[in-house]
Amino acid sequence: MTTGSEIRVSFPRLRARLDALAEIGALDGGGCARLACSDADRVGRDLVVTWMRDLGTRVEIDVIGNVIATWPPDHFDPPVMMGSHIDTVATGGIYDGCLGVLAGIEVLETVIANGIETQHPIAVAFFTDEEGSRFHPDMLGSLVYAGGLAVEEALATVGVDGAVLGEELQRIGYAGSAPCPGRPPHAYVELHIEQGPVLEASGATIGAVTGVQGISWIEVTVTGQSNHAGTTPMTMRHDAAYVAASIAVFVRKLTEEMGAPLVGTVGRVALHPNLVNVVAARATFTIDLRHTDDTLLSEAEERVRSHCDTIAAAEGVDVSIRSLARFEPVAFANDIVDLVEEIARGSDGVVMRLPSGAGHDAQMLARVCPAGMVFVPSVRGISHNPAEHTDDVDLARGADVFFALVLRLAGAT
Ligand code: HGY
Ligand code: MN
Ligand code: MN
Repeated sequence: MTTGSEIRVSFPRLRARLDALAEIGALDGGGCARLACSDADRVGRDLVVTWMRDLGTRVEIDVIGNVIATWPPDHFDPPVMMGSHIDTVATGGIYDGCLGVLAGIEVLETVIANGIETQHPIAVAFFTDEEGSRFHPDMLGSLVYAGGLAVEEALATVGVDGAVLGEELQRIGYAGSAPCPGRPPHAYVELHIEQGPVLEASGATIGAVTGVQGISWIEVTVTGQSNHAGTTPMTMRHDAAYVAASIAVFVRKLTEEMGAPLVGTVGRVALHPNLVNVVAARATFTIDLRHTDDTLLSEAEERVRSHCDTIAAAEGVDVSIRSLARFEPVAFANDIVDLVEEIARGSDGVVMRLPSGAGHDAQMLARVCPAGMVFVPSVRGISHNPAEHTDDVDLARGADVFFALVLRLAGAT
């Protein structure tokens, strides 16, 4: 029987799995498109589940399509759970989420191949619809797993394309039977690319993630009056596109006034009838606001709503607002953050503490168990973009740190 100290994960095996998964939903020129519960997501899920089953793990699929592989297969105590997601945005990279799931599989394979015994079982999960691009909110599967959203409500979610989540899970064969909320793990840890510029700018190569900032997604619908672009005097217009643009500019100005870490994004916009010579009758668009401080995030939300009311009155249009997601900032378990930092200091890396700008499944699991994350740098801070990249040396170091973290949390003997 061997312990974990002299054993290391196999980066070539991890690299090969990253590349194999990247071929599913591959975009011309690089990157991936595997929107939640799409056909490409199904093929990606099938591949990862095959890897999980080939290891001899116990594979369970729950009612919202989350998939959890546990080792040893006949142990039912709360596991140290690794995880993330394998769904992507429509113009995604190949590392966001996939690194965490495939590094988890690599950890399991290394544990099993070397007969490493642990006090707690070890599991790796991928959660449904982490991106939230097709079905809002983001981190939907892990939110249901953690008891933050009722299963029935989640399954009834209608996507931006009109599809119903529960029907899509049935269609792709991942409407499982394991109940949600799931049993709280002993601990939850996630290896993830930073998706931002902080590590690279600081010269750090490992992030000991302290928590995740708060997230507010709203959908704004402006209802004005379509009219002739040539004959309608400016004083007689009720132009939905103009109001949408005014609100988008306000969001940018607000982030400049309130300052970092507040960020604001108008990511999705639809005009109706969306024609060159017709004043827009309707504009539907989203606003993504994030901040590490929940009070300031609420202030930003309030100021956006107030501007909507002001500009709507001035232009004589109606504005309705629907919340798509609202998650408070989360702090990770101090002892896990400390442990990440301690292990990283023993590596050849440079470690720094930082909060996560992106949302993660760990943000949801932190509601039910001690959680933490390990970051590796993103080249030029780019993500949610086919150009997303992390150098192999950084991926390999992150996987080594992650492996040591899991063995410590699982009580390798
Ligand atoms: O929106 C996010 O931060 C994550 O990528 N779902
Ligand atoms: Mn992610
Ligand atoms: Mn993402």
